[in-house]
Amino acid sequence: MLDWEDFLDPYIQAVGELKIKLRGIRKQYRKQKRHSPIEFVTGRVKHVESIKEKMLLRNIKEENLAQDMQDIAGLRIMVQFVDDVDEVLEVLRRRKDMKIVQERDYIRHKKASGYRSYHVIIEYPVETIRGNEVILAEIQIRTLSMNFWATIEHSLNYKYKGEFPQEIKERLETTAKIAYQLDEEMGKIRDDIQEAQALFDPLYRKMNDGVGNSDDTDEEYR
Ligand code: 0O2
Ligand code: 0O2
Repeated sequence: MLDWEDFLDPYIQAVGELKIKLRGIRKQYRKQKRHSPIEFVTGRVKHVESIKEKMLLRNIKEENLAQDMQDIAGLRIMVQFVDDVDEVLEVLRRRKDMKIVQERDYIRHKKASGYRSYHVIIEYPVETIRGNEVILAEIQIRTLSMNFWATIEHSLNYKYKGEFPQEIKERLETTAKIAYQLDEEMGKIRDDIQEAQALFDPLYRKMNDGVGNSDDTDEEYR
């Protein structure tokens, strides 16, 4: 019998470390007054119940769990523009503290559901008192618009267990198209948006004229 607490410990540590590191990338861009390709980062370790469910569904044996379930540790990087995804990928590929072992491009090749996102599977070494353990983690990179759609669809999935009524199915298809168009349109006015954002970024303002405001505090949580 697997000791779940023991098994999940390195995953918990990895998600904690990776959240800090990925959020650190955003901070560095902003300090250099450059547009950050990272808007915000979230992460989670899969709940034991969800792991067990997926093991049954995919016929994964306990002894193969660490290798066959790649999203026990999950990080999510939200970006403003579709082009930012490539920049995030370049940054990740250059890093020495993780190794990309798989990439799945559901942005250029959306899933049948309408889901769009870029998935990267990494090997990540975790230092424990037992020594060095290499775990797999999944990093999902997506625009705010893709994230909005995926979050809503995920909630509906909980309710309908994937068996959507026809009307919901059609509406999800329509909203997926609208989410795609939103990304396209935002991409076209990207330069203007970035210029405006730079003007209002509290970090830039603080560096330029000593003015800071309460937004600084919110920024710490990103
Ligand atoms: P559920 O119902 O399981 O989705 P912080 O305080 O910001 O450092 P916090 O609050 O622990 O960290 O969490 P964070 O990183 O802001 O976001 C966690 C939530 O984001 C999770 O919700 C997930 O829904 C979602 N999430 C983030 N990254 C991933 C990912 O890579 N894969 C998946 N599937 N979900 C992700 P909960 O609370 O775990 O609830
Ligand atoms: P959670 O924690 O509930 O999000 P497969 O699912 O068989 O295609 P695999 O190996 O699980 O393949 O990997 P995949 O598809 O690259 O990534 C799975 C994760 O991507 C899911 O995690 C979701 O977070 C996300 N995802 C994939 N397809 C969809 C989709 O159609 N809609 C939404 N909203 N999210 C999707 P889990 O396992 O569902 O776990």
